[in-house]
Amino acid sequence: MRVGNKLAAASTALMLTGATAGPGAWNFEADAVGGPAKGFSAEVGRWEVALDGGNRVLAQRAQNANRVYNVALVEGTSYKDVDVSVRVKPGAGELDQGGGLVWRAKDKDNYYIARFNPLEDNLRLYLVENGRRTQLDHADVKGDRDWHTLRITMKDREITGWLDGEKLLVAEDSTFPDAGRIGVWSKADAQSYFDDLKADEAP
Ligand SMILES: [Ca+2]
Repeated sequence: MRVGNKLAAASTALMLTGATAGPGAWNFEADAVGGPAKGFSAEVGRWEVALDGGNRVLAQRAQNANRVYNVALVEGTSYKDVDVSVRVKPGAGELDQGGGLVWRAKDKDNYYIARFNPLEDNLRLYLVENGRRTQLDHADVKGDRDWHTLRITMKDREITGWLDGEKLLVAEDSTFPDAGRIGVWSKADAQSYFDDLKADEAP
């Protein structure tokens, strides 16, 4: 009995510290529509599970000011060299539309971010440090409001990004060398849908 309790405590400690970084996948199918997504920390913005047809997705609902970055991080994740992907569908937004992926996040103000913006017809890679962003790479892409798959790998300081299987982003940066959380992101009033977030350690 005593051993069992110790094992349970150790297991809980691992979950809380995020010491593991194996394969993970989040598709929201077990979450209640209109409620929070299990395992996600809504750092900035209003995040809730929504229906897109019969498919459950994570929706960003806030209509924030232009300088605000909406961020939802996945609790307990800790990836350094990472292969992470998500599907994103742009919805409403006057100031901004679309969204993307966050990785090696320390908190809501420090992370790497890649996002698709159909208003600007581009895909961009940024570093956000203390809430201020610096562009690391850019690609022109045709904007629309369909579902798109964004994938990022980061190995040591090398970042590579794909949109719908096409390699479009390449950069090197060493601002955040340590493991961090993954998450999803939109800017200002970009009310976007996210689904099928997947992550694993990069080989
Ligand atoms: Ca889903």
